[in-house]
Amino acid sequence: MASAASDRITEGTTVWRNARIVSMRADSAVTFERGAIVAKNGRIVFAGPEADMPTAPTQAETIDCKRRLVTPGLIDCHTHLVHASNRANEFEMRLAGATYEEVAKAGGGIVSSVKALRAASEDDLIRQSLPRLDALIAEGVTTVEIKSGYGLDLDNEAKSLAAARRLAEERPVTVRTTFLGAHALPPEADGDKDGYIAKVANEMLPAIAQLGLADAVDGFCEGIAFSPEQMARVFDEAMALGLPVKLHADQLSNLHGAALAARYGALSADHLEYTDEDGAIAMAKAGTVAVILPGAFYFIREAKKPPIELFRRHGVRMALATDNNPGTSPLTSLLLTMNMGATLFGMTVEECLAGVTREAARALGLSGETGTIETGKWADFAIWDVERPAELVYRIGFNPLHRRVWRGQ
Ligand code: DI6
Ligand code: FE
Repeated sequence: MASAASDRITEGTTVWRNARIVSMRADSAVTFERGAIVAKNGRIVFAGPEADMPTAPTQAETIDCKRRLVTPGLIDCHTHLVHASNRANEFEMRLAGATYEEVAKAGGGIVSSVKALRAASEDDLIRQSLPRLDALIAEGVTTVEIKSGYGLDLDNEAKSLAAARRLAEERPVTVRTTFLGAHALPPEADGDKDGYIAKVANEMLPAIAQLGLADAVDGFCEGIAFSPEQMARVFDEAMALGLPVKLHADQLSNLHGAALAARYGALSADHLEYTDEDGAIAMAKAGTVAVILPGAFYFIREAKKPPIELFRRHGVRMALATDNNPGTSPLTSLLLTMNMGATLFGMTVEECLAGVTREAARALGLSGETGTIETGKWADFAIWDVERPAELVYRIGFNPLHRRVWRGQ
């Protein structure tokens, strides 16, 4: 059936037909049982029932999806994927009884990853990070957020972010970078947190912004890291530079980080195990996405679960991400992350799938570009050998991806 859209479909067009499309559009997962997606120049120009599809030009490449399930490409909206070496040794210490905080105080923790990253070249970082990126991509990831935070001085933070940007040249994937200078106190700061925060806010952040290396600014608001007041200083500078903010909030204790993030209109507040009702209300009002990170919860054997029911009750949007990092979440599977969100926190299949697509896009400020299958967005989607969305959440350690499409390719 021809429609007004037909004149938009010209040469270089690709048509995926005979697909069961879970579009994740708007607030409900609209499903087209016999659907088609038409992409041109990397954007979706039609997505809907095949019967309504405009006539494609004879040159259009047509792919028969054979009734496979098609979802938006998956989005990992919180990772520390660019890092050097690993911390399997600390994993063993923790198995012998030490806590994450004890390991950190003993000179391990984030600071040991800082030493490794400073010693690595940008090329080393690319080489070490590519296998992790490839693992995500193999499960249908089309967009990944990558934070700095293991450099903790200007040169090494810039090196991390430049490596993250270069990963997007090495692979067909969208990378969003986040400056996390306020992640931990570097050894040379000699315990002077205020002094280091001043340097982050007044020197590092403006320079990173000037270099165009960051899409957002993040911080670790926690007893073992930085106070809400210290984070506010960094956020004030981010606002002045026009960069959106995010926050590692209320992961190990309730410092009211979620409410702080909301005050700054943050794209997201992440972790949130200890967030209280006031925090949830503030997030809902500000439209700040709750990024749930079950990998870290699982790996450090946290006992307190994030308040999913509070988020539901107050209408806080929820995303799910791997938090891929060497210390608390050496996880490179969004499929397993969804399973953990469901099994550990009681998230529904719909919430899990929205959490790695539509809501993850929102957490990155990319709602206009990706995260759902609809006209105008990037043609980012995943074609799965499954019959129902629940199968994507239910399996453990099995990858049913048939094909991944990034920007129409
Ligand atoms: N919270 C986390 O879980 C990670 N960073 C953060 O702010 C831990 C990072 C690490 O231990 O290397
Ligand atoms: Fe993190």
